[in-house]
Amino acid sequence: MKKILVTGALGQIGSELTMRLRKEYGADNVIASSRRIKEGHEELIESGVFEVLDVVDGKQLSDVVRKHKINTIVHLAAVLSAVGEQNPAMAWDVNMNGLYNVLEVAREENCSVFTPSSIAAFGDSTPKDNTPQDTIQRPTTMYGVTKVAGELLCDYYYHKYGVDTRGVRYPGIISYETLPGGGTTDYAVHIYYDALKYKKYTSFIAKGTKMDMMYMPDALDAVIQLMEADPSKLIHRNAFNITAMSFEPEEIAAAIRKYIPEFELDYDVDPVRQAIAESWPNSLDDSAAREEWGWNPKYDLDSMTNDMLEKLKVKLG
Ligand code: AKB
Repeated sequence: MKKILVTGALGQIGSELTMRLRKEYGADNVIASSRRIKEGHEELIESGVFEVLDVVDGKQLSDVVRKHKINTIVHLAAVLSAVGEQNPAMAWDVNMNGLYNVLEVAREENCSVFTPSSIAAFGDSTPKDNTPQDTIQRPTTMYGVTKVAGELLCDYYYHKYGVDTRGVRYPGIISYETLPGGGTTDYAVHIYYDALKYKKYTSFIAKGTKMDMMYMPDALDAVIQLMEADPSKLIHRNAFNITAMSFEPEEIAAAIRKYIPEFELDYDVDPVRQAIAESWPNSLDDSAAREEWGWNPKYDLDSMTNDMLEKLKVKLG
């Protein structure tokens, strides 16, 4: 029986993954945690056990793991790319020391670990199109540096100590439940909100800039599928390329216009986030994930746009 600790449970992915894991494994078996309680997450906090936990504090983390007899850690707490460039020291501290603490407690308490990497683990010298699973990883952001180092550290704990570490390289995740905080791909979420509210969006990412993206239901399926995958079939572990679609701002605008014909898109490019986006792949090759654990996303740009607009309409009233 799995007893799961989720770190970063009130973030964009955590807030939906925690509820999904509670459905899948039982509310009592999924402990949610976050550095602080945030407004708007009352339902999640009340639907099971919640711990205030800062992953940078190794003692606090191991106390929580022991207290709840945790055997699986889903480690999501991290500083994303754009905020990481504003505050590289904080990104290093949270992303590296947080992960190190998670891996250490996993080694001591015999836990398995799922933690996501990102398309940010690639850089300018990586092949841009159909980016291979195993390729050059020389990122130019602090977030990317922590993601590559994190992949290596997770592999190290697997080979050296036998800790069952697994991860995916997430592309931009699009969802309506909780807003993303401080990423480069966030424009692809904000565009839906503004399309419904103002029928207009000003993009901080330039025309023609392609990035991989994925709708939240597929991102959640990926975690459960990979955690449940037969270990004997895994050639890779940290971390698998996964993607569901790749588009540039004009393409998402065109998909929105099928439902909101008067929607307008213009640009006010942010040089920092644009440089980050340009250093990332245009599209990933996710064949290793498909072959080793059956990755097969359900949503493309059109089906995601349809569902996003439906759900957001209800949410925004
Ligand atoms: C970001 O934009 O920083 C994240 C990511 C791709 O990891 N969404």
